[in-house]
Parts: sequence; C-alpha cells; structure tokens
Amino acid sequence: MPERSAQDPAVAALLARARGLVGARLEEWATQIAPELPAPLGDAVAYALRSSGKRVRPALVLAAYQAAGGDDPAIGGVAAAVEIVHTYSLVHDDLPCMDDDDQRRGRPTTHVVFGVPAATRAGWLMVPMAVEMLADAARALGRDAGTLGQMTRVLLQASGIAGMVGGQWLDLDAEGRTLDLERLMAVHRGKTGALIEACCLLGGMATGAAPETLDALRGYGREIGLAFQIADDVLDATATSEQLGKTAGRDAALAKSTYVSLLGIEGATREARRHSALAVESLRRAPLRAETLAGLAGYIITRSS
Ligand code: GRG
Repeated sequence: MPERSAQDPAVAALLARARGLVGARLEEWATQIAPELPAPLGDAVAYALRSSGKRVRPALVLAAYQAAGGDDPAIGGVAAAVEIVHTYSLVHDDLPCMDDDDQRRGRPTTHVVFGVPAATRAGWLMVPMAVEMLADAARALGRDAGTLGQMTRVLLQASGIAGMVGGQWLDLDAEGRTLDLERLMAVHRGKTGALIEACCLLGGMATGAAPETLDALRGYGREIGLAFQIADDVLDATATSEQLGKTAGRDAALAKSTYVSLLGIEGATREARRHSALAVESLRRAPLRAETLAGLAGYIITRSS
C-alpha cells in the first residue's frame, strides 16, 4: 500500500470525526465535574479537558474499530477514555518536576494557570475518570464484563510502569546522558508507544474481534506508536513553537537523547518511515479493512504539528 500524506482527505475526515465524538464527551464531563470539585481543582480539570489536541489517539481507536468491522458511535467513549489518560499525561509532563513547560496545545499549561498542586491533583483525578468513561462505553457497545475487565487492563497497563509511566521515568532519568538506540527505543515505546498500541487494541476489542485480528492491530499499534514518537523528535527539532502549540526545541534544551540527537534529522525521518511501513505490513496478518489505518500511518509521519 503506498504511503499517504498529511493532506489525505480520508485521514482529515477521520480526525474530524474523532474530534467530534470525543470533544462532546469531554465537554460534558468538564461541565459536570467543575462545579462538583473545590476551587481551583474543578476549573483545572475542566481547563485540561477543554484543551484541543490533534486527537490522534481517538482517531486510532476509531480506525481500528472500523477496520475490525465496528460501526457504533458509542466507540467515542473508548476513544475519549484514552484521550483523557493522554491529557492527564500532558498536564503532569509539563509540571516543574518533569519537563517544566509553560505552553501546551497553544495555551499556558495547567499548572501555570491554576498552580502546581491543582494541576497535580487534576491529573490524578483524570485516570479514574477515564476508567469510568471506558466502562460506560464498553457496556453501551454490548461487551460483557469479562471483555470490559480486559479492556480496562489494557488501558491501565499501557498507562503504568510497563508503559507510559515507566517510559517517562526512564526518560527523566536519562536527561543529560546519551542513551544508545536500543535504550532510547525502550523509552519511546513506553512513554508514547504503549498508549498508542492500546488505542489500536481497544478499538479491536470493542468489536469482540478474534485473536488474530487483535494480534494484527497490536502489531500495527506497536510500530506506529514508535513512529509517532520518532516523528515527534523530528518535529521538536524542526518545527516552530507556533506550529506545535508548545515550546519547540525542548529536547535539546533538556539535553535529551532523541532519534534526532542519535541519527540526525534524515536518519530519524528514515526510521519513522520504516516503522510506519512495518505498522502497515502488520495489518496483512488478519482480514481487516485496513485503508484508514494505513492512511493514518502516513499522516503520523508526515504531519507538521
Ligand atoms: C510518574 C514518572 C511518572 C510519570 C507520569 C507524565 C507521564 C506519566 C507521562 C508522560 C508521557 C508523555 C507526555 C509522553 C509524550 C507523548 C507525546 C508525544 C505527546 C504529544 O502528543 P500529541 O502530539 O499531542 O498527540 P496533542 O496535544 O496533539 O494531543
């Protein structure tokens, strides 16, 4: 299948659909929860939920779900659950004790507006919120309690020490040191790849797909998750803060090892393409409607933000 670009209309339509499905759910929660929490916690949660990212993870959930034959809009709840976990991770990633940044998604970061204690607590609150959202969606999609349990496990494992938290931990630990490519790959697969892999798996699980289908989606997610973070490394070195909606050049400022610091821009771009192609190849392992996922694989490595 030929590689697709960031301008692919099918990908643009998918991202718009994901934005719609997820945006409505996040807004509902922001409206409900803010008044129920003490100030400034409620406002901090609502501020984070109302920030507008690209919604790549929801689009992956949606595309994997459709590729496995699903067509119920209730999948939006699964997509929103992953986006909530991702949003919490951005709030915490920007804290002074982590990457210490003051811009995200084109606005001041949550702790800059509401203070570190409120931003920290808001992040913690968002994880159980995501699980509740996932449980409601799995029920609405007609999945049984066993599948709901497995889906919850997939989301939480990807978010925990074997995934996002573990990868971030290694990443913070490595600041100012040079990692070899193998170690850097482990950081990237944990910090970013695990949640992206979970998106693809959850989209398939939401249809009750067969093990070979889940295996193909997992393989796609594993490779495209790594490609996503390599492309992020390249963008951090080549795009502007305006394009990214966050401070560009942060990796170099924090003396982080990245694919760019190890391989240069060209080498890193080549690796992103290679992993994106491997992702698409993995889709051949099962009878999937693979077009949209293939389109997203192209978008993920050619995007400009
Ligand atoms: C307790 C050590 C410890 C960690 C807590 C904070 C955290 C968990 C993990 C951070 C994970 C993280 C922020 C990884 C970077 C992932 C990434 C590439 C984010 C940018 O994603 P985009 O480009 O952003 O999809 P938008 O804004 O478009 O959603």
